[in-house]
Amino acid sequence: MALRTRLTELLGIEYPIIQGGMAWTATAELAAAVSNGGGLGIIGAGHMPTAILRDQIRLAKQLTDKPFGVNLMLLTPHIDELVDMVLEEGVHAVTTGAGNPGKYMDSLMAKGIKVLPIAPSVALAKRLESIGADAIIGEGMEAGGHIGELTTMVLTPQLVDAVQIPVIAAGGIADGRGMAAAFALGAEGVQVGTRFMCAVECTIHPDIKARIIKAKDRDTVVTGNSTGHPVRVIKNKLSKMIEELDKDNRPEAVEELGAGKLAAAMRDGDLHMGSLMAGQAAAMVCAIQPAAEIILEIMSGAEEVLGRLGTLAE
Ligand code: TUI
Repeated sequence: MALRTRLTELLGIEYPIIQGGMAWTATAELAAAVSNGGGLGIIGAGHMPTAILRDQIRLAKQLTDKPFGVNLMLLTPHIDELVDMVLEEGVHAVTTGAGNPGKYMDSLMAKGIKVLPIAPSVALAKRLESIGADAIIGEGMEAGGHIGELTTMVLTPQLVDAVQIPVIAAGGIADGRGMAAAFALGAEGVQVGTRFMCAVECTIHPDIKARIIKAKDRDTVVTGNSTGHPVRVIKNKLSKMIEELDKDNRPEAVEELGAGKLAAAMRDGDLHMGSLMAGQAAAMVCAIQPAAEIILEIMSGAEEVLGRLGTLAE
């Protein structure tokens, strides 16, 4: 069983697994390792300065000759400049998060860059399909970082019914069972974020990897509801402080307290006052492994489940 889909065809990749575009986490090293492992590696731009993202794209091109992409976080103030640079440098694919990429679609498509927007709702997915998106990533609220309201279980089949282009399921998928479940819902690919945080090639602080491996089922919480940009994180001192500010409906204070805290976590390893963005699937991550091994484990697990279910249905 090879699990080839319209997505593997579209992107020219071996396995229908794309890596989440995690800011301060998904560097060129991780992206290249995922691409070399047969998936689609993604550099997470977040608020990265343009020159640094350019260097990251060039580094990834040195580390892999396979397709890879960039995730553009649309809330960043210099997003226009980042898009212009990505158009200059050229990458195989762009995933977008935290907004509507409509404004950039024509210029990206004109350069032959595949555009895979993240949509947390059916209405946005339909709109993005109508202006040329190549596939839609439906991200459920099990995911880490900034999330929508729906779960992967209900969002995925609704997207599959609503659009003709391939749907990639995201949020809560960390192993072959999750991938098989996503395929059962009609997805043609999966996006995996949290599990790749514990890839050997992921350059985040080792204490954060250890915290993810220790995580239990109820260890994440959604904070920042008062700001209109809810964010799932592993609970710590910072998340408790933000929850208090949310309760008092103080969005400006939440933004102020949260500033710079993702870097404090991922770069500096601050377990208490860093923003430990990770999905609910953190509880299912048990080891630090090479990215290629993670991909093969997910693939063989999915194939085993799908084969077993096929036999059961005979
Ligand atoms: O973007 C993500 N995950 C992220 S972005 C991020 S940085 C950040 N930090 C604090 C506050 C806000 C951002 C950390 N994690 N995932 C993809 C995603 N996209 N989740 C939700 C959305 C989304 C939300 C609204 C996509 C489109 C959208 O459209 C609204 C509109 O304009 O129609």
